[in-house]
Amino acid sequence: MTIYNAVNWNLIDDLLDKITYEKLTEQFWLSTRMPVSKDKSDWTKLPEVEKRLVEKVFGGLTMLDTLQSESGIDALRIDAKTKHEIAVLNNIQFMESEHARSYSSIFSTLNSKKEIEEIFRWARENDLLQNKARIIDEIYKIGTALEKKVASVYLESFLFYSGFYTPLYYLGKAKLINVAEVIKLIIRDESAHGAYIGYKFKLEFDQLSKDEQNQFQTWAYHLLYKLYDNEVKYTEELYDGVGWTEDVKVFLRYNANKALMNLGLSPLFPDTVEDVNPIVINGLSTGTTNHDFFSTVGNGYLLSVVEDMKESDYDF
Ligand code: MN3
Ligand code: MN3
Repeated sequence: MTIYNAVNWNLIDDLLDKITYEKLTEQFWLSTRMPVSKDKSDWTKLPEVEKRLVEKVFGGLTMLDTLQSESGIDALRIDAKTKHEIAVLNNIQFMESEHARSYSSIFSTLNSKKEIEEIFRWARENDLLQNKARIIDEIYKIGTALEKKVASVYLESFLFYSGFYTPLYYLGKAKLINVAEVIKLIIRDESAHGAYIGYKFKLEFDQLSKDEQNQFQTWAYHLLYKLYDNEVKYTEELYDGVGWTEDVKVFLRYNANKALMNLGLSPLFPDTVEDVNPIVINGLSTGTTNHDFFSTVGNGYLLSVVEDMKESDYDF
């Protein structure tokens, strides 16, 4: 007979579960509260080739967040060691759905219905994007607990960045700043997700023998190369038209190293923060980091106005 246990937050097995749960709930946000419509005039002035780039980039990001919300977190939850870890993963899963939704609220401001349909068709038919999702999802479906965590950290800390480059570049040039503000909230979530899942990976990895560790590392680096190879092609397809490809590749390698660091593995590429385009670094360091007393969410976030309850509120 199954004995059902209630989750006890007064008895914590792993303090990082509690810390992460609190951090994630503190930084909770909703895309519909971000004033992206203010970017409409910036958008109108962009050259057509850049508009198409932004659309594809966000179409691709929507797909990765959809994958993470529908498949990734379910795959990780099966291996959870504590009830609190399950609670953290539930929070992450909901936020992945919100991330995916946020691109739709950007599209609904900037694009026509027909253009939006075109973006989703492109994402469905792009081989490189589909290939990236397939590589990750196959591991989610048949991988071991350790392999699934590696796939998830690669997605969270590496694969998103071929897309994030574009809004960060514009933010660095003070364009599309409200759209970029949404992206920065997503980036802040993803960095917490990558660090947390990487930490859970390390706990398990440390239990392996030296031989097993070496063998596993070879697998992890092999997977990174495979994803990087696909990512380079994806980047060329997206960015060759605007001439940013080589800069994006530097940013990919820089973030691939960060993904490895989250897993406690040595960096693979020589690229450091100094090699990344300073406009993008400027974008990364602008905006959301200025928090005021009332909001830990960021500059543009619209706090809802709370009114006193009236008798008439109960008349339906
Ligand atoms: Mn996400
Ligand atoms: Mn995430």
